[in-house]
Amino acid sequence: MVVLMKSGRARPLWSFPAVLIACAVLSFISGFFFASTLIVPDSSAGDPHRLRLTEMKLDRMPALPHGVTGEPRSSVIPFQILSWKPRAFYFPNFATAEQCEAIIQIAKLSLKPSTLALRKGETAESTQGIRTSSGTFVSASEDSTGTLDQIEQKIAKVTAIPREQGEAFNILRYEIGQRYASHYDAFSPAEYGPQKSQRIASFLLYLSDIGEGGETMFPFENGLNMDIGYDYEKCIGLKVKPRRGDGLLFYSLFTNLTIDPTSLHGSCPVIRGEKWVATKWIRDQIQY
Ligand SMILES: O=C(O)CCC(=O)C(=O)O
Repeated sequence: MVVLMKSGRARPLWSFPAVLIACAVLSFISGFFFASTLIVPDSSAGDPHRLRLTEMKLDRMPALPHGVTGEPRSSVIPFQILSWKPRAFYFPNFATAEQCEAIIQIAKLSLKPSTLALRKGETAESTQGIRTSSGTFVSASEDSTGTLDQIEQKIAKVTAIPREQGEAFNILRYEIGQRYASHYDAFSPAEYGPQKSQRIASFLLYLSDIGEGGETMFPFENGLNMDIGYDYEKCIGLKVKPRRGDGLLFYSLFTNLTIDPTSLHGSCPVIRGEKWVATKWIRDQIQY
């Protein structure tokens, strides 16, 4: 549009930079609107706002022909890369509050002091104090509410490792002062003897919020603290604060199947509150 000036010269009503800015704003708004129409929350159950965060089905994306074991639609499960050394990923709102509560109620029925896999020469007495939580193993098939089944399916999806390769869930409760000193989930044959199979990755589902302490720590993250004579107890390095419903996935093995030294991890002592977490260890072979 132009305006005729007193002098008779035509002056554009909008300057060039203003037109550029207006175009940019308009394309941002239309892009945002279009993208949001592609994302449709899974309305299969519960609060749709919560589900929008836990998993989004992309209903308006073209569906592809899929194999017998595939899925009919694309979906999005949000995650954040926490670290590449070790490979660690955070999944906000992986489970709902109701799912977390159901898992705690199942675990409460059979809690016992947690135990450790022992290295050659170690005994229950010599390892006292390393892992002081209570816990229980529950497989998805033992949970009549179907909650562990849903969580297990979702873990298989984000790890791209078949659920049959997972151990039963190890559901843990840490009370004040309780902790798990730093350790590896994978078993070095040199220390533990020959292994029939190996743990590849661990998925932790935090079932409770926590007042203070109780973080999952990675003392050697990015190669830090590896040369300080670390005592395996101090709470240092990358610390992940538990938040109910959130998931943490990390890999214990490199892609060449050797143990990643930076996957050393542990649970800092709980200072205030109570920590509940469900751990799923995933192996390189089907678990029978
Ligand atoms: O409780 C945690 O945060 C860590 C648990 C853990 O290290 C394990 O189960 O192997």
